[in-house]
Amino acid sequence: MTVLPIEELLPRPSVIGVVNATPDSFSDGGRFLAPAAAAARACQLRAEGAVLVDVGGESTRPGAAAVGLDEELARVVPVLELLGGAVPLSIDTSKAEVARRALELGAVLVNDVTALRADPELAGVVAGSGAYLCLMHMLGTPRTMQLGPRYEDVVSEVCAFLEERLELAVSEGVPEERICLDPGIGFGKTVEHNLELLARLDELVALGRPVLVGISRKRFLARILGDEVAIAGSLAASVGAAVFAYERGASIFRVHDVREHVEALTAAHALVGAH
Ligand code: HH2
Repeated sequence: MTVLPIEELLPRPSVIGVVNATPDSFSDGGRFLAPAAAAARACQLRAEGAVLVDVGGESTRPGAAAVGLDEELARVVPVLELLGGAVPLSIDTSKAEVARRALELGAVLVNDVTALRADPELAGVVAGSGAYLCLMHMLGTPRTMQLGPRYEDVVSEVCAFLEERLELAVSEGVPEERICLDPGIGFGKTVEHNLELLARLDELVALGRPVLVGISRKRFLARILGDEVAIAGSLAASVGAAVFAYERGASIFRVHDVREHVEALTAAHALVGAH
């Protein structure tokens, strides 16, 4: 099988749009629960310049409850069926069966926030389908991850974890060329942990795989601006942090506001290439 490296699908910088077909996601919960609304949003984000649109049926916001297989399938399958291949898709899931159905319906990337820890079957499904894979770091589970997360050195611990999961994925038959890595901004991290991970992103890039970041609208952006209660960060803070992460070596940006990120990252890319 010819292995097209992930850099060909997602050259640096690439934007992945987010559509949460959930009632409770932190930034867009409930807006795209109806399949027609989610499908229309996916088409809109594609038109705004998203290379892929990441569809998810389970919120991973701090404190979120787990969703059962049937419920997750009922949320995402109708969206993928409605889209009928019209938009290149990624599936945000930790469940092998959801990934299998999504890949059958044309998804090309599996985005697993547990980095293959939640479902022992998932690695085999990805390997057997020739899909791309995103491995993300998370400390604990969404229910527990923000309860006093502690690290000796957050960057080296996240790097060591991702290196170990990369080896595991490759040993299960997923070609390394198809894998990207994600520090999991906001997943078991304080504001300071998130800032340090972004400031030292080059250490993650040095692992040799493209780095995906999900910074968009995350609440640590509101905390930086002095807002102690908001559950979502602003668009301007999201774009500013994304451009910084790009400069530090990030390749792929998972965002809710596609047009603004595409414009900012295109400008940053042109400026970096200009000297
Ligand atoms: N963040 C969220 C969900 N999935 N996947 C990756 N690879 N990286 C991330 O940073 C990431 C992710 C959380 O954002 P969102 O999907 O908007 O919210 P929710 O989990 O509440 O649905």
